[in-house]
Amino acid sequence: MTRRILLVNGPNLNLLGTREPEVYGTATLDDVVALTATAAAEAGYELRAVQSNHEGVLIDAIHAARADCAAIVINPGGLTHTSVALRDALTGVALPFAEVHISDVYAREEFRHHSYLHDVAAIRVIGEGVAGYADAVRRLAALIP
Ligand code: CA2
Repeated sequence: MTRRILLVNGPNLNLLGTREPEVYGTATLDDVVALTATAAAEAGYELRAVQSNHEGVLIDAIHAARADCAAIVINPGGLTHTSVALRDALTGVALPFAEVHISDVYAREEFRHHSYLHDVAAIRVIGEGVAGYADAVRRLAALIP
C-alpha cells in the first residue's frame, strides 16, 4: 500500500487566516498543510496537498490519487453542500476518505447541514478547528494498512 495521503481543500479555503477569524480561526492554509503533513509523517505517511477554487481541478487530483495514495483527507468547502460530481469522484476512486469541516456546520445556516459526502466518508471531523485535519489523519491512518 502506498504510504501517501492526499489532502484536498476546496473553494475559498485559500482565504484561511485572512478573513472571518471568528468562524475559521487565524491559521492560514499553509499552516493547515504543515500541521497535516506533520500528523501524516507521525503516522508514517507522506502528504500531497492540493487546494483549488475549481471543482474540476479537485476531481482530477482525486482521480490521480488512485495511482499513488492510500487515503484522502478533504475539506470540500462549499462544494460539500452542492456537488454530486465530487461525491462521484470520491466513490469512484474507492479510497477511504475523511471529510473535515473547520467550523461546526450544524450550528450554522440550514443549507450547511446537508453534506453530499456524509454517508460515504469513512470519517467525519466537524467543528474542531484546523486541529481537525490532524485528527482526521490519525483516525484514517488507524483504518488503513
Ligand atoms: O467549516 C468548514 O470547513 C467549511 O467546509 C468551510 C466552507 C463552508 O462553505 C462550509 O460550509 C464549511 C467555506 C470555506 C471558506 O473559507 C474561508 C476562510 C476564510 C475566509 C473566508 C472563507
